Amino acid sequence: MNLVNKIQGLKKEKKALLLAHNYQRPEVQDIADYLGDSIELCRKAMDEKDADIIVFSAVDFMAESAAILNPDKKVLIPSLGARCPMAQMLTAEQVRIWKKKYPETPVVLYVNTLAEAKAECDICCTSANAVKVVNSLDEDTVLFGPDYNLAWRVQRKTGKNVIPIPSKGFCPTHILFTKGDIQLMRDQRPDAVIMVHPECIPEVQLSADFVGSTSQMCRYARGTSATKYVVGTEIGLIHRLTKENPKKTFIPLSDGAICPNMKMNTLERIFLSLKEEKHVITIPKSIAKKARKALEKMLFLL
Ligand code: 5XR
Ligand code: SF4
Repeated sequence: MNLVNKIQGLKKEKKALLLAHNYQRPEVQDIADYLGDSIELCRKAMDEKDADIIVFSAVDFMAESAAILNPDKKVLIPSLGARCPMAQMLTAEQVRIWKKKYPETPVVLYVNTLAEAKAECDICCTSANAVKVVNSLDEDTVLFGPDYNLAWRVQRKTGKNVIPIPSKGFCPTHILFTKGDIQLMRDQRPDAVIMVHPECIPEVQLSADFVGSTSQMCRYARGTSATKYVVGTEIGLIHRLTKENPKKTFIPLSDGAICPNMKMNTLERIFLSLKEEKHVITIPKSIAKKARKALEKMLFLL
């Protein structure tokens, strides 16, 4: 029996759900029960009342959110090493220090943070809803972290004073795109629509045709009549876009846009994860409770 069949068999036997982020390897995307951004996947996990086990094929903070929002399910991450470097850029202790400095200012944290940091914030956001979340607050000044580039976008779209914490948090994969990459594509593919992620640097965002999260890019490509798209995000998304829109062409803005952490989840690791029921995500109750509040505040807003 091949690996795929073995995984399918174990999934059935153990009442397990396989959830894969849009940046997962093509072969992983192809066998997932659902594909999406982290919050879409967390919602799927919440909807699937019959599942006992969730295999969350993504990086650490995403599996943590799923565990926080699904306390009755066993949430597994296939690769312990799949850790988002951006999430490491803002610790809970650092958030506490910023809060002392700005005691009256609400703290909005991108879901790309660890549970401990989330527990210190007022509300979470994703790259899809950050503007909406900040607009929902009464205050005109907010602390926002850890992504500096997303903070820049939120400031621009809301007109509020958005203080980035830390001052320059970033995604190592998305900051690699340059304005030069976009200019090259404009020359080579003048008829293509250029989409980029808000984790890209400001000048890249300003020279693109569309800026959005992975879920927003999927919706945009489906609902727009253009037939060629340049995609400025992790290349994993190209597989999904191509599958969902077989008559359209998707070109990576750069072939090098790979998140090595996302790619750690191989079929072998997913198989072992299911077979041995590892690695279980556990979050201390007191932290989970506070982080859950911040996540739910965001979910109720949508
Ligand atoms: O982790 C990422 O860089 C991906 C992404 C996305 O657009 O899917 O930015 N994830 C965030 O929006 C968090 C929620 O999924
Ligand atoms: Fe983290 Fe960037 Fe990878 Fe997303 S793409 S998981 S933000 S390193």
